[in-house]
Amino acid sequence: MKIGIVCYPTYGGSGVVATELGKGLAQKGHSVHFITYSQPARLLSFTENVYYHEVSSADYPLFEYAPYETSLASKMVDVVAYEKLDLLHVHYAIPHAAVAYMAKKILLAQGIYIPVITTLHGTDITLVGKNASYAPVVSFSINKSDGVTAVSESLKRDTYSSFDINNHIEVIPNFIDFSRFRKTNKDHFKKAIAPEGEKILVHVSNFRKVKRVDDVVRIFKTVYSKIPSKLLLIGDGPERQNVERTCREIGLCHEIRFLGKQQAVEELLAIADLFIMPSASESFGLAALEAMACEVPVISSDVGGLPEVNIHGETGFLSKVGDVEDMADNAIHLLQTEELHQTFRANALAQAQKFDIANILPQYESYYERVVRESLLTVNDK
Ligand code: GMT
Repeated sequence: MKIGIVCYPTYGGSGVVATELGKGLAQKGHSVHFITYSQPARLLSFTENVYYHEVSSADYPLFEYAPYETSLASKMVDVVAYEKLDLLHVHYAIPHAAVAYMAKKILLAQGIYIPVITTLHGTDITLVGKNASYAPVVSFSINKSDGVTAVSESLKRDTYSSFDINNHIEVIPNFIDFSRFRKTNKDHFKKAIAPEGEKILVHVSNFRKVKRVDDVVRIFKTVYSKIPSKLLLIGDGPERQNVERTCREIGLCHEIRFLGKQQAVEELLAIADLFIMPSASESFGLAALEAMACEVPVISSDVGGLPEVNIHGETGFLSKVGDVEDMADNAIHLLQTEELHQTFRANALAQAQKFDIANILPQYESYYERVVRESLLTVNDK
């Protein structure tokens, strides 16, 4: 198939999933056309069957903000028509689903039919999408999509309960590429970071408020008081300064390392003993899945799709949002009980294997085929 993928090119989870999906489809022989405003972060080297179309917005003194949606729709129209695409797959509803609808209508006026699939990722529904300044457009464009997928059962439920949706939502979970995310020997990193054999706790996120990175530091404070340990904070974002302040206040800067955005997260996960994800909201928790693929048990909150990924008492532990004490107790229990820790490591890997890209890609392919086939019957209805 010839597939157009529209996504955010930045480090966010939705962009990562969209890019890895596109690369996986390209490997299977599909032609994949990325339409984004800059080169996707995970698409930095040549990949066969992958094409990149950059959206550029013409500037004009009248515009305080250049109308990106208009440029994106124009680019979609151009790429679909010129490359003769079979399907547009847009990731993250805002604004991509609405823009795709506009492009589809423009193309229809030119006699070209293009089915649109929207994948909902999380905050486009649970946080930003609900905002009154977006909500009517979000529900309209979900209803007008020819196919809609959500990355977890929890996100599907949230979508139906937050918006007036009359469209079917297919759950296709996020996935993991085991050729990249697997435990490898990185003893030299371990020696550098934890020279006395300290335990290593890891958190990876975009440091937004919803990630509650401050909780990670507070959990670490309690763990550190009982077990010699180090904390690695990977990623960057708006909360970073506040978190650094907390580290100073509790006097543990020397044990906590801010590593910023890392290209090879898997090399750090390879030396981790525990992964911490105390999010206030999380539709899936891809970062937790990546840790589990590297045999790292997860201490997390119990919100959203996290219980579908992290199985309480098997691959890690779940606690109520903000219950830092419970999360710290669970972390200590696991780190102090070697046999249990080893069992959880093995369970984490086994659970991650259920999300192997090799199992999930065919789900997308058969969904694409179904949507293309069925949408042709309802060309004029949407
Ligand atoms: O919160 C992020 O990390 C970014 C956000 C996004 O859409 O870019 O992530 C969401 O999508 C990811 C990929 O599907 C999910 O793994 C994350 O759980 C989800 N984030 C939230 O729901 C907060």
